[in-house]
Amino acid sequence: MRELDHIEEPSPMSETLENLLNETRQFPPPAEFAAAANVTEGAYAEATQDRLAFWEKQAHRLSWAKEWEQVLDWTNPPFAKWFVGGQLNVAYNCVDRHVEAGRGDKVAIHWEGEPGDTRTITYSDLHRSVCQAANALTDLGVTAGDRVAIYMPMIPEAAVAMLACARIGATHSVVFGGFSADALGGRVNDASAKVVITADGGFRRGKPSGLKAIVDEAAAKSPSIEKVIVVRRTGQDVDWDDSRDLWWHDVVETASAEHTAEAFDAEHPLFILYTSGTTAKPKGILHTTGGYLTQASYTHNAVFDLKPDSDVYWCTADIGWVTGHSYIVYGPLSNGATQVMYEGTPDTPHRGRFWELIQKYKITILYTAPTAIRTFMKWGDDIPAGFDLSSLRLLGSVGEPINPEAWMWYREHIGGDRCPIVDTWWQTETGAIMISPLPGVTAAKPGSAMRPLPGISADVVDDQAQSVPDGGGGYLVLREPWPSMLRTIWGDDERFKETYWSRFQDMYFAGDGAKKDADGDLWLLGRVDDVMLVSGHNISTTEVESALVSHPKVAEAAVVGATDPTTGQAIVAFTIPRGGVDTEGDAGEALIQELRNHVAKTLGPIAKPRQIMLVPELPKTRSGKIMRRLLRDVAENRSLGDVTTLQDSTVMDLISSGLQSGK
Ligand code: 6R9
Repeated sequence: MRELDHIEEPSPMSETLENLLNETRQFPPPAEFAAAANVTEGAYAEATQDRLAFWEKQAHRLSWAKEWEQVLDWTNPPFAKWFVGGQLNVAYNCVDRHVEAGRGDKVAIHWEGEPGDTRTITYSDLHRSVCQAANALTDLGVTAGDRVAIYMPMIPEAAVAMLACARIGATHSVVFGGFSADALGGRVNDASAKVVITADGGFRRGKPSGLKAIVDEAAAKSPSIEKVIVVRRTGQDVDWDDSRDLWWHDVVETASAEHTAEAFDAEHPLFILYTSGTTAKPKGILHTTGGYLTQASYTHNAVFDLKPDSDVYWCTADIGWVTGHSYIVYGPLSNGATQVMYEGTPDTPHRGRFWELIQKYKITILYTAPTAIRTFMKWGDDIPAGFDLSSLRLLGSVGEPINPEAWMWYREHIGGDRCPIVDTWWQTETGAIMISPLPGVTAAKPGSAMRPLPGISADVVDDQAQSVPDGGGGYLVLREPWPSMLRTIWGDDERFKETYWSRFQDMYFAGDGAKKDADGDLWLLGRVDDVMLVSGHNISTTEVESALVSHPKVAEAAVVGATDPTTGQAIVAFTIPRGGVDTEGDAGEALIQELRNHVAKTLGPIAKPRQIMLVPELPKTRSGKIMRRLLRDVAENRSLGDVTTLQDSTVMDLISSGLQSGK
C-alpha cells in the first residue's frame, strides 16, 4: 500500500541483506533482436550530453499545432513546465493523424469481452467514436478545464471516453471499476466532476458486475454531478433518473462524427488519477498534455521496441490504473499500434485464457504484472504449454518488484527462452516508465530493473542525501525533472511539495528503497514504509519474499514486520503453498519449519521469520499490489484498517478464518 504522508523517519538501508545482489544470471538480447531494435546504446550518451535536446527531439514524435519556445521552465521548482508555449491536441495525435496518413483501416483495438464476444476497431472507427463522444460532451455543456469522471469496465468506450475528454480539453479522472461508492464519491467530489461516464456493468469471473448502481449511490453525495452517461454492456436492469441519466447509444452514437480538434497548451491539465491513501485522503495526481504524451509515446516505442506495422501488443492492465492510461491508451495509440484489449479475468472461462488470446491474435508483445505471473506459476506449467506462444517476441513486467524466480519462469514458460524481458519501474506520479532495460541493448538480470532510461536521472541516496556507491542501498530518488512528471496534487500544492520534495533537497523522493549492484544496476526493494527493522538490521520485505518464492513448494509470499518485544520488529510471513502441496496437520507444521530454515539458509539467520502462516490468498489492490498494511494488522492482532481498495474483500475473511483453524 502506498502512502508517503505518514511514514516515520525511514532508516538507512545500506546494511540490508546481500542476497539479491548475488544473482549472477544475465541475458543479453538475441543478436537479431538487437540488430533491428528501435533504440540502440547510443541513446544513453546522446541524452547525457544534452538532456533537454534529447527530450526536444522526442517531442517531435508528436504533431504540434504550435511549436514550443522553451523546452523546460524549472525556475519555480518543484513546479515544472515542459514545452512552454507549445500547443497540441492529444486525441488528434492518438487518432486523427494516423487516419490522415492513410492508416485509417489499420486495427487499433482487437477487443475481447470476457464471455467471448469480440469487436474490431480500426483507427477510422476510433476517430468516428471519439468525435461523436466529443460532440456529445460539448452538447452537455462540458468545456475545456471541466472534470469528467470515468467509471467503466474494460470496454472500448472507456478509451473513447478518455480520448473524447482529451479532445475537448476536459480533464478526466478515471476511477477503477471495482471501487466502492464511497471511494468513487470521494474522488468525484475532490475533483468536482460535472459528468460521470459509466456502464450498466461489466463481466468479471463470468458474472455481470453492477457499476451504474454504485454511481447512483455516489451521486447522491456528489452535488457537482450534472449528468451520467451510461454505456449498455451487460443489459442488466438499472435504476434511472430521467433528469440526470443518459444512454451512451442515445447521446453519443447519434451525435455528429464531424469534430475539429482544438489545440491546447502543453501544460493544459490532461488527467487526474488518484493514488490510494491508507488513512489519509487519496492524492489526485495531476498530469498535463505535451510532456506527458511525449514521454508516454517515447517510452512505449523504446521499451517495447514497437514496430507499428507488424506488432500486436497487449497490456493486461485495467484502464483505471496508470498503466492503462499510459500503455493502453496514450502510448500505444499515439504510436499507431495494433493492440488487444481484454475485459475479464485470466481464469474465465478457464485458466488458459491469456495464452488462448496470445495464440488467437498472434500477440507479439505482452506487458503484465508480477502478481499475474506468480498466479500462473501456481496454476502450473502445463497450462501455457498447451498453447502456441511462438508469436511473442518481448515480455514486460510492472507494478511490483519481480522475484528472480518469477522472472525466470516468465522467460522460460511464456517467452520460450528467446524473448527479452523488460522490468519497468515507474509510478502514477512519474506518468511513464523511468527505469527499465532497453530490450535491444541491455543484458538483463532476473529481478533487476537495471538502469534509468535515456533522459532520466535516477539515483540511490543514503539518509544524508549522498549518492551511495555501487553495492550500496538506500532511497530511490530522481535528480532532474522529466517530461511526464506529475505537476502537482490536485488542489493541494503544499501536499505535493511535502510528500515528494521535502525528504531530500532538490530531489524527488519516490518512496521506494533500492540497491545498486557491483555494476551499478538498480534493484527495487519495495516501499520504504514496508522495510523491517529486526534487531537493528534493515531487512526488505522483497528479499524475504523472493527467498520464500524460490522454494519449490511456495507459490506466493507476503512479508511484514510485526512489533516484537525482543527484536523490535519480527518477520511474519504469509505464504501460499503451490497447488498439490500437503498442508494438513503435521505436514503443514513441517512445511513451516522447512520454509523458516530455507529463508535462514538463503539470507542468513537474522532473516529467519518468527512466524509463517500458510494462507489460501493474499490481499491485493486492483493493480495487484500486496496490501501489507492489512497483513500487519493481522500479525499484530489489530482490527483491520481501510479495506476499500482491496480487489476482493472476502480475502481477509479467508485469511483470518484459516489462521483461527490453526493453519
Ligand atoms: C506503474 C505503477 C508505483 C509503485 C512504485 C513501486 C512499485 C512499480 C515496479 C515497482 C519494483 C517495478 N513498482 N513498478 N517496484 N519494480 N518494476 O505501478 O504505478 O500504481 O503508482 O505504483 O509500484 O513501489 O513506487 P503505481
